[in-house]
Amino acid sequence: MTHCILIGAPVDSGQKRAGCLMGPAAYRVAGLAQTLATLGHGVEDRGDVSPAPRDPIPHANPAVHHLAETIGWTEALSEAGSDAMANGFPIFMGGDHSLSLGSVAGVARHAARVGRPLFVLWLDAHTDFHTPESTQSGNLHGTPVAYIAGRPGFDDFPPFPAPVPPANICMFGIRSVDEAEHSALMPEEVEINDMRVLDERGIGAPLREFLARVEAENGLLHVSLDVDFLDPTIAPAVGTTVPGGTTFREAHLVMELLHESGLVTSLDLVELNPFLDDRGRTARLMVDLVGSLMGRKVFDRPTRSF
Ligand code: EXY
Ligand code: MN
Ligand code: MN
Ligand code: MN
Repeated sequence: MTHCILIGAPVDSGQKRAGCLMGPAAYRVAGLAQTLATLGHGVEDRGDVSPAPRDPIPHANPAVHHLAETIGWTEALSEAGSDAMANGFPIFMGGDHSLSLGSVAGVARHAARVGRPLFVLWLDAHTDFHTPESTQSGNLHGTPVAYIAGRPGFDDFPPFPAPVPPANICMFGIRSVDEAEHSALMPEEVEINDMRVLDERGIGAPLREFLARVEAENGLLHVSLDVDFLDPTIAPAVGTTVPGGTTFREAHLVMELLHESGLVTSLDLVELNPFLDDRGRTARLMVDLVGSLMGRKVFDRPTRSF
């Protein structure tokens, strides 16, 4: 039984399409708390984080927008995450992916506190490896991995507490990478399982290899699940859809393997935009995936092995 701590992060300042701020409410309506309780877990909903308003901060890159607001979210979510890690299993309900600037910072603070390495599993169509200087869209939801990995260029942000070694960051589902991200990633040890890897090897083998590394180092594992990891035909409620995403079964297999590993210590659910959906289909799919992560089994004959 896990003590799950729900943290609402109604963030939509990391991109320009309004709607992600309704994400936390959609997860509540879709029954996230009930799904967790039915599986025997403790559930504490801490409500929505609400950073104090800030004066605008200009940036040399004219495309960058909502910089001050994003910094406010980063500081508030870092506090919320660090505290939640000390008390249970935080589930950040987003909100766009810029929330992970703060959620992962909070998790990293806890990892440093307990002296364990932090690993990050990034489930996304995008590498989110821009800095505020390199982004052309100015949408800061395209930057969290760069901040987490300690890339220079986040001078206005709080220093990231104990940057995650790039080799500890593993991505699945990648199929949309900007030129500036590609050139920045090439020399890095970030493991990038783009969709071609999944086509050739399936998702199970590379994921098991990554999980074996996390276990060998007694690591904490933060999972950041972007709705656009999934194929848009099954998860349309996201502002940055990219064709050729993962299937319903690939996504559930990831969650089932993660559950069986027992290694996951925190979770982001990001980029849900309920305004782009029909009757909450995408929110309900995301809640269904969390159910697989937290132990729901279709058929559980202990003698099975693969
Ligand atoms: N790389 C593009 C940009 O920086 O604007 C698209 C980023 C999409 C980010 C979403 C959260 O995954
Ligand atoms: Mn993302
Ligand atoms: Mn994405
Ligand atoms: Mn977005």
